[in-house]
Amino acid sequence: MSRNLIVAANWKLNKGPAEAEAFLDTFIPKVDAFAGSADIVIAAPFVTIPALAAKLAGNNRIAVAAQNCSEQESGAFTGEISTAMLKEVGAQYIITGHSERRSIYGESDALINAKNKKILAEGLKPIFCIGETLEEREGGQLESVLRTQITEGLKDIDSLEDVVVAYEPVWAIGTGVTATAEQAQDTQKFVRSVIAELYDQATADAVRIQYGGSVKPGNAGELLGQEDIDGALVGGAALEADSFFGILENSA
Ligand code: G2H
Repeated sequence: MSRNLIVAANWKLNKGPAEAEAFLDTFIPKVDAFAGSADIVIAAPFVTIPALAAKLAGNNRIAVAAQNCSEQESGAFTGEISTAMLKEVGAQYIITGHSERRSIYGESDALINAKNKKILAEGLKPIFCIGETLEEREGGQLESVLRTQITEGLKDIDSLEDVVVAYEPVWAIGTGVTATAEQAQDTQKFVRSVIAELYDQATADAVRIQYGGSVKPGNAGELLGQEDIDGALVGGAALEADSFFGILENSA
């Protein structure tokens, strides 16, 4: 089954509009000269999205993403940003369920599910993150934790055509520790098997599953060369254009 790779930058709380434009000044020419076919996505802070979208207007190789959204349509929800607003300013993807949202901001599987449904209803694409802590892995709960996150996060979603899943072991996020290619492959194979159980084999074969957690140019080739790893969600190593492009180059 061939699935086109999807490599996404998750800038987290970094880069206002000016820094983002400077990044693109270096990054766009590299991508223009790049023969690889991976889908490329940049998930920026909300206020940076319009500048990115303006600079990428007419560029069909690099898509813009948000890192969060409200599950609500509109109304008295101070500080929230809706999917319609994000669509209006040019976002095509939205990250959901990132471990930092789950652990720091207390986002539940039910809230993440509501966001996934809202994003799809808006005609946008969720990059839906799942992952276990080290304690859970070492305590033998890896499969049950992931099964719950997948089942609850995708509840009442009939089609995964516009869904990207990102497996990010919490212990490998921003720590410099990467799951071995074998650990990542084994886990992502399991994730795909759960999707086959919940949907069907054709859906599981088609859905793209990224790996995230300290991906860098030096380990991207081995990780993304695995059968069930269809791309990467990249934090720290996506902050510099050379390093993010190095990941793309090494995964082609
Ligand atoms: C995991 C990842 C990006 P990093 O959070 O989603 O970050 O590559 O810095 O581990």
